[in-house]
Amino acid sequence: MISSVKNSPHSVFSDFLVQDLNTELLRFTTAGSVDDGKSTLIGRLLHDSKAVYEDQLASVKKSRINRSTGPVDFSLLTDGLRAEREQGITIDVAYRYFATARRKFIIADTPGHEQYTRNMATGASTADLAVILIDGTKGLLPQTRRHAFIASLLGISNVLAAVNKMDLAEYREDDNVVDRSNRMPWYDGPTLLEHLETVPLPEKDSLQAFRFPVQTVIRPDATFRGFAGRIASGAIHPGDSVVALPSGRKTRVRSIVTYDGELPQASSSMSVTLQLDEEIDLSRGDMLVSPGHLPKVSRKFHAKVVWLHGKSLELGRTYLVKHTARQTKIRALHIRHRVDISTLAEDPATRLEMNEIGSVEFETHVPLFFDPYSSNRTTGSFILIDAATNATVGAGMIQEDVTATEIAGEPENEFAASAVDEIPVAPEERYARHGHFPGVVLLEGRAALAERLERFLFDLGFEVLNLTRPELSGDALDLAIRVARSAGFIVLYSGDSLTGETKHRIALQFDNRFLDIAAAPELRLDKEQAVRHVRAFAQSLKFVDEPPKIQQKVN
Ligand SMILES: Nc1nc2c(ncn2[C@@H]2O[C@H](COP(=O)(O)OP(=O)(O)OP(=O)(O)O)[C@@H](O)[C@H]2O)c(=O)[nH]1
Ligand SMILES: [Mg+2]
Repeated sequence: MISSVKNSPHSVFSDFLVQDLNTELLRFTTAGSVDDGKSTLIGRLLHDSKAVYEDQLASVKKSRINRSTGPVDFSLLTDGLRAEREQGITIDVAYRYFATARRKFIIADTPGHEQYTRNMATGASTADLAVILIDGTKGLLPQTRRHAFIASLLGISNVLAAVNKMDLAEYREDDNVVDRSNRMPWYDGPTLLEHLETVPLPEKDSLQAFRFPVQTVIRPDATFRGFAGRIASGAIHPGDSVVALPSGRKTRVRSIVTYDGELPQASSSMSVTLQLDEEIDLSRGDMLVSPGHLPKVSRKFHAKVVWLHGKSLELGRTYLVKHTARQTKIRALHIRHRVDISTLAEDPATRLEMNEIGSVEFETHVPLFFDPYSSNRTTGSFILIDAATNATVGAGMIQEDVTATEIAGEPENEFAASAVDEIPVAPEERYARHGHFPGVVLLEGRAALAERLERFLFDLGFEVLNLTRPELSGDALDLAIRVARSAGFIVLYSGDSLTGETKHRIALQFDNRFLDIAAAPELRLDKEQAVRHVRAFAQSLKFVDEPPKIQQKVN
């Protein structure tokens, strides 16, 4: 009786789960130049380790596309997108899973083509090891070097160099991949798979400092207020002290809440909701951290940057930065050097072109809470976004030696050193800092829509202000509008209906940068359309290239 219970399918399955949970996991990525055989190699590993289902294999065998010399094009096991198969190159990162008796693996098969360098960086950003492939007939190509360099920037300390296409010399394609080959007596190292199965894994980061970027404030009713997010590093228990940034207030964690109930502990990469002992004002992008080990809080830092866009990185131009759960404006102040990837020499530069890597000093609009990338991959990395097109244009890794005094061009005491401190701040200067002109959107009576738009536009990087209060009329409204305009805000007005004359006056105050939703009957009801329309209006307020010329008037 007992033995039959023991061998029930349920217990076999749970034994399997326990064993699987205890098996070590290695995340690795492929790197190299286009067509050197990364996808084929991964396909072969999946196939030879029996991680491919029969129907997958059958469909690959049936495929009309076969660029390989054998009966099966193994690259098709990872290159699943139609564009990838048609062009015979990898475009997007494909994540594949396989396991052997010794270890579990998550592979990021990345593209070698230069145009998709950013996808390589994405795949590598979570990897513990990089397999750098070298086509034996071609040797080390510039893109092989670039990928090797990016892998090192991303802190991948384990690198495996594999020379591929050995069948084009006097060997075979599968020599020393899974099975040891006796055709290569000169090589006495492990096979590729043996190495992956035995290479020491990086230390778990659960001893790291606690970092919890707040993604959302959860307030279902008056009795509950929690902060939801993903633990970037470290671990937390109920009762632990935390410091809230930017306020610096200290409190304790009351409980760790998840969908399945409360937890006694949570650690890195888990998504949880934290309830705190005291009411603390926190919003998206703020951070809870361990009191003993605070991150740097600064508007200035320098970082290694991989530029990923055809339009080059320009000094002084305003971009958006996405760092943990925070998004704000950012400018590059100075390029310390650009790395020549073939010689690793550090050359002077004033811009970074597509795929170039440099060390850059930055200034953000609001402070970021960060650690050097070498000690924290999440709080040490960021991406740069072009505010006008929303394209990802760069990826950055914050450097170790971040100190304010090191940043070029920053005087010891900025206030004392300012030579222009008698000149009043012109509205245009504010607009230049925000990256857009002020404008006004009339949404009379639609407070809910205005609230949603305020958050939406704010997250897109606009300075936006929602004027909802119904009592705001007459002179008070005029004053509020005037202040908001000189501060450079995009004003959303959702109070009572306005007379035609008032609307006209407001439009003039904003140099006709004015959108009246009520005047477009088709937008009156359709919320989604109204949102799109307002977004387009806000985009039109942006400076296309240069901020406006600032006329310095000396009184
Ligand atoms: N002779 C020979 N050809 C190979 C070998 N491995 C791959 N190839 C061929 O090389 C070409 C490119 O292979 P892929 O696996 O797609 O190369 P890749 O590195 O994944 O290419 P991207 O992802 O686009 O950078 C295909 O025609 C493969 O059949 C090999 O070991 N020997
Ligand atoms: Mg590929």
